[in-house]
Amino acid sequence: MHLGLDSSTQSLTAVIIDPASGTIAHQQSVNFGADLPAWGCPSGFIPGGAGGEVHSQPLMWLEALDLLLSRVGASFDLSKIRSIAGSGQQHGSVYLNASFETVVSSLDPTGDLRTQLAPTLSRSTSPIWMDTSTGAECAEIAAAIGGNDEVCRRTGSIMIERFTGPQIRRFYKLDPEGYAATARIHLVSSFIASVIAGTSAPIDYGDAAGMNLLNLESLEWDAGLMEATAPGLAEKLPPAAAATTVQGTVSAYFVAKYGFRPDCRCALFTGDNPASLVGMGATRPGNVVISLGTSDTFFAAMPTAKTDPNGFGHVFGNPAGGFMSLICFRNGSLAREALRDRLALDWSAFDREALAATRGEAGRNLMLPFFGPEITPRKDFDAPLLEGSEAFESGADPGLQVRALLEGQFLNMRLHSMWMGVKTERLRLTGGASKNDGIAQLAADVFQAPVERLEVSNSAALGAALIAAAADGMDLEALQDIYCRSSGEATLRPDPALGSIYQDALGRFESLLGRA
Ligand code: XUL
Repeated sequence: MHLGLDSSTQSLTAVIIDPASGTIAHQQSVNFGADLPAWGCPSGFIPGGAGGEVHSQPLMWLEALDLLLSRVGASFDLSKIRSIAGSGQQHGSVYLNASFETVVSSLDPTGDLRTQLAPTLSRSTSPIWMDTSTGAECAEIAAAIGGNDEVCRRTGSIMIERFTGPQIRRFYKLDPEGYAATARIHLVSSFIASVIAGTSAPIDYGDAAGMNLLNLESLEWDAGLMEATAPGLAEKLPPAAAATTVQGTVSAYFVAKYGFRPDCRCALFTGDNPASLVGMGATRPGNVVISLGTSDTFFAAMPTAKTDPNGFGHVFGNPAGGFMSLICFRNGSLAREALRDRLALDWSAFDREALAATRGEAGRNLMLPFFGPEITPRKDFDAPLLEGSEAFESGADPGLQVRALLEGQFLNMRLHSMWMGVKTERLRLTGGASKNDGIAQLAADVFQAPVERLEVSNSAALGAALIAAAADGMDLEALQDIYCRSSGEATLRPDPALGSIYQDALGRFESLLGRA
């Protein structure tokens, strides 16, 4: 059996798979807020940070790891685990002093992780992906490299506040002594991996690409970017490597304390988005995952490292090899709910009735579906822009606005994923709004691709368990065929008659966006 661990913003989750029977043998979670309230991080981060600063507690993650394994071990025989892999919230960083390597390789199983590893931190807290405090550092690094286009060409993203490079630069500027005392900088993923394996782990390409430091062409740390970020950074970063690399066996601490077998293999840990790509069965180019949540995200495998010429999307490593895109849309459910409330509709009126009643109007009226600032495209909208019939623009027929909002959201995704150059062969929808048949059918029609709904929960931890099995010699695609099944609902087929209508709408949508 194989264990996947996902250290996310709010919780640490374990998923154990048993490929011999094609089942999930065990799942368990520790919630940082509910289970470890003494840390004062009810949502997984330290509340009240000033100037966009959002930090979390690396020692809390370690306490959660001990708690999780003691809970799993209480009802599951951990000696059955042949390999471990994991994932972490992306971009978060952990700063360690020169004692880390010695301490982590000689942990005493009669003590705990938190207490023993506390003296190895050179910075007590960790900036995480929600941090937006590094605008100045982003500008400084971009200027040193010749601008954001060049940064994007090298690293797959323009300089982004939450990415690790600018976060490291900010630490160096705020606390040069703390930075000088730092011998190793890990991501959340590689930090937990290091603790599990009892030795400093490499950072996998999937997560490394979220740092504004990895050169996607060479898959090595970019010398110019390291220099522009902070002095001496090359010595502080672990090497970058492929996720399925076996870095060793589980450390003696976990063998003695939780009953792991001494030859249990450890693969690298990756970011939660790359792990979700695996857990959603989407590592093959052509499969696209759209997650409809507070924000909507679009991610898909890419065989080569193309970058978004507009700098809106990101490129990360695909744990199965090659690359993946991640494109975030801020006006997701926020916009759907804003329109629903504005029109005083309930959910069923919102999707089924409104869409069914307006089917003949497909692609006719246009809405730029942004109720507030958007990141794809990056622009400070404050209200949606409407262009179409009188009944539509006036709101006399609310169904027309519902249709145009949802069409606008999917057209915007289609438009801003074209840079990937990968044809969408199959859409896998997840997240709350994906349960609406009307919304799912609309996605099929706008993308002209069949839509499946996935029943996978904990997709990152499941993906990590599949990576663990792959690192133990199993075939990743075969595992995805077993574990990443769609829910019982039938696949929705696109209506081919709408193909040219949405092709035309796409052009008009783009030109409306150009005028906004
Ligand atoms: C991706 C990102 C988030 C975190 C959440 O760029 O910042 O999705 O990975 O855990």
